[in-house]
Amino acid sequence: MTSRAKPSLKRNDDRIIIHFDYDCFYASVFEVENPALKSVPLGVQQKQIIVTCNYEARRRGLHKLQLVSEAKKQCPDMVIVLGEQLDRFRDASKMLYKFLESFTWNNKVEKLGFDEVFLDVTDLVAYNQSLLNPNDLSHAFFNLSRDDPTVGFPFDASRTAGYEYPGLGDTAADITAKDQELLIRLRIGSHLAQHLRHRLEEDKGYTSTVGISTSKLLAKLAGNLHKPKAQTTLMPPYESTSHEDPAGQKSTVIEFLDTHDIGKIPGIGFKMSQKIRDHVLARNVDLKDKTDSRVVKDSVSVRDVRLFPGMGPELLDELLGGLGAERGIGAKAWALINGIDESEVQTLKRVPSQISIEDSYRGISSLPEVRKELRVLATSLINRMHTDLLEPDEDNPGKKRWLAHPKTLRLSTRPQPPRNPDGTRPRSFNRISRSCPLPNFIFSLREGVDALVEKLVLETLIPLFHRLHDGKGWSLNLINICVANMVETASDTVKGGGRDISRMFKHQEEVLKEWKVEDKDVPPDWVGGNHGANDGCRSHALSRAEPSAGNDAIMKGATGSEDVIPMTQDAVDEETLYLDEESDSGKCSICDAAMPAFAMAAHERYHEFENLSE
Ligand code: DCP
Ligand code: MG
Repeated sequence: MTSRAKPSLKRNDDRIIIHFDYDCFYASVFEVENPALKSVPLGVQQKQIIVTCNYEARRRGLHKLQLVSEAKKQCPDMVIVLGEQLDRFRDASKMLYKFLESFTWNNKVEKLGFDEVFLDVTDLVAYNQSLLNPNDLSHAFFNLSRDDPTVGFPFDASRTAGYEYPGLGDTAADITAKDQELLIRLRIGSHLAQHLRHRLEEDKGYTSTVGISTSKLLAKLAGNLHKPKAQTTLMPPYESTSHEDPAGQKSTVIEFLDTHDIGKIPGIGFKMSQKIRDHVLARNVDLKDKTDSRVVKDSVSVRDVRLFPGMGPELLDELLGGLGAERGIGAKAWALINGIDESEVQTLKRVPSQISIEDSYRGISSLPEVRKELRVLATSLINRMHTDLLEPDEDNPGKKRWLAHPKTLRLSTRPQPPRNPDGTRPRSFNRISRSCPLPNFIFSLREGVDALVEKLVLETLIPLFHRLHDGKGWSLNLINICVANMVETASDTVKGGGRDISRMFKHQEEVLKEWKVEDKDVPPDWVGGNHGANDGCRSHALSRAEPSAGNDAIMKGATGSEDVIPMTQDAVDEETLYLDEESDSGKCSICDAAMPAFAMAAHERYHEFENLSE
């Protein structure tokens, strides 16, 4: 049997991809709501951390992920707003994403987290390339519509809009015909990016930092070169000529990537980069700082990895593979290290894969409290279902219709483990869950939300809760309710095609295949200590459910999120990721400050800097 063919490292630069990162996103959301905040130093607080701050604050030396107490010391007149309610950010994110989507022809618009978006604008660029007059590139007109030639803007196709990387000026002089062609497409893309950036700012009030290239990987990294309120295009040549010819052209892609720390490559997460770094450092004394033993040089660049003896897909598979790792992970990582990322920009999802609402508590241990919290959560859930899953009904003006019906309701809790003999409580991220079919009455648009909530809590959620926790002795620090397994309703699938039932079912099948959430119940046997402690089987169940990055392993299967190449929005439902990360807050081991789990690594790194500069 032959082993799987080695993936080629051949570049394919047929696409044009734009990456957007909104500047100081959370702070901007508040500024758009209240423009007076623009001129004051503004920080957004979650737990004891300033998760982000506006540019007025940054001008005064404040920065992201600083302790609130320190920020206040440094800048006593700073205005602090609370950012623990994520709804406003989610809504702003969605609005901006839809706005960008309205400019695309192929609907390829993919959200990464709340404040980053990829657009695949290959088709718009190709169309405008075909309209160029090669004798008068400077007076071009960018057509935003294929149907209406007046919709668009004039532009100068002989130059790039915004910054170029490398920024050495005239690339166009002696490049190959292939690169010439890539150059013109990138330039057209850069003008579109600039137009969209201006629209975002003028129409919506958000400034952004943008990168333009031929893949998600390169567009995202290129954008980082000039922040904020700016854009950078990664210029050709993307391919090097023969390696032996020292005078030959060098790939700007390799040159650019080589300067990055390995951990900065999207798709190579923190844990993966740690494994690669350990391997490279352990074997390479040159990278250890011999002059000063206090300084542990732990930065390993992409170049260090790329040129490391024996490095390649097989070695990377050895280093990164193993239980729970994605298949072909070595080849994927190797491609990324060489600047190759073929992952597609996903098309807009009309419907989220699930809607999940949760809150964390200090410890809830009585049924009336549970009922009260379930009411609060169910109210948000139904409201979210109404915003995300209803659309105006074209057949009944003024009425709304469901875009999709979720089929499953899941209740999850995170019980606190029993106290240790010394009175302390072990920390737990483990969730348990039970699910059942979502009752149909929830889709009623005649009954008020309160009535629906009451019925859902009494008839469905409380019985589900009893299946999770019988008897007494439980104490919960988190409750989550979630609807999943969306089935799109008919009318959208039959647009212009009559009410064709078989098409509808076929479509449903596809939709289900893509969105099927692994919906395993996790048995609650270990909870409350009333079932005896750890027999082998239970401790296995516990460790399986232990999430590696603070997100919900039960819902997403057994893999930790960081070892999965996270470039597509399919891999992880980012909305729950954010929610889960928010609730799984913890304490900094150095200063004991409370903060969301996702901020922890960056925050601790900040302490390291502090120590170095002392
Ligand atoms: N965020 C957070 N905690 C983190 C990272 C991000 O709460 N560890 C939130 C706050 C940010 C938003 O997500 O506003 C986007 O994250 P960015 O890292 O892109 O930060 P900003 O958009 O605020 O700043 P920049 O201008 O550097 O993009
Ligand atoms: Mg941002």
